[in-house]
Amino acid sequence: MDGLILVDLQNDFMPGGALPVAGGDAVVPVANALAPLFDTVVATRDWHPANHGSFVTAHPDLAVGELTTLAGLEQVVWPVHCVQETHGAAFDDALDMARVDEIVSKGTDPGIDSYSAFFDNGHRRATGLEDYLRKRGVDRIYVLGLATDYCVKYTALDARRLGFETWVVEDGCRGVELTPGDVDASIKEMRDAEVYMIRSEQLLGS
Ligand code: VGL
Ligand code: ZN
Repeated sequence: MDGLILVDLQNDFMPGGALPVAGGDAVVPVANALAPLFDTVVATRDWHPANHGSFVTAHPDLAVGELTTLAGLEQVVWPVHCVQETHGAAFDDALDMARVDEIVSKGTDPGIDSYSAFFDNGHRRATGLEDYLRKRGVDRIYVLGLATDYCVKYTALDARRLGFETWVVEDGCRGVELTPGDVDASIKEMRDAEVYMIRSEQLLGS
């Protein structure tokens, strides 16, 4: 069975949001077009408490984009974003939620970040996404959303590592590109891990 994972299509990652991803709004129509093709559609959301350790407000001596340590792991310092129950954390209004079967929240522990929709960055705690997909009989996963170089990448790599056949819908993703070239490097990293790339028109045309 085929599952579609829509990664973090939330206001704060859209142009004008707190952690804007260039062209992020352009992937929502791709999500809406593909969702009807799938038995199982999951929308993930970055769902941080206001005191999350990845926020610049927790590191008065650091600037956004600089590195720190969180839970013993290298951590990029981010602007305050996707705080639970705020407008910024809500899904983009244009996303057709009627096609979404399940919402998976991540990044809820203030002491560790979670780019992957399956596990926190230390692989310490599972979000429940794997169990959900297996119960639904999903063995092939298509991933799209924001951002290519963070949550999409780590979600796809974990999916592959968990044994799912994993495809990333390239035109359904956009990246942060903290450093130019991060998106291309992420695509290479995913390919090297046997994550396959596909374009939405290839799925829609069949
Ligand atoms: C993300 C940075 C911080 C993402 C989430 O969704 O890719 N990036 N939190
Ligand atoms: Zn976040």
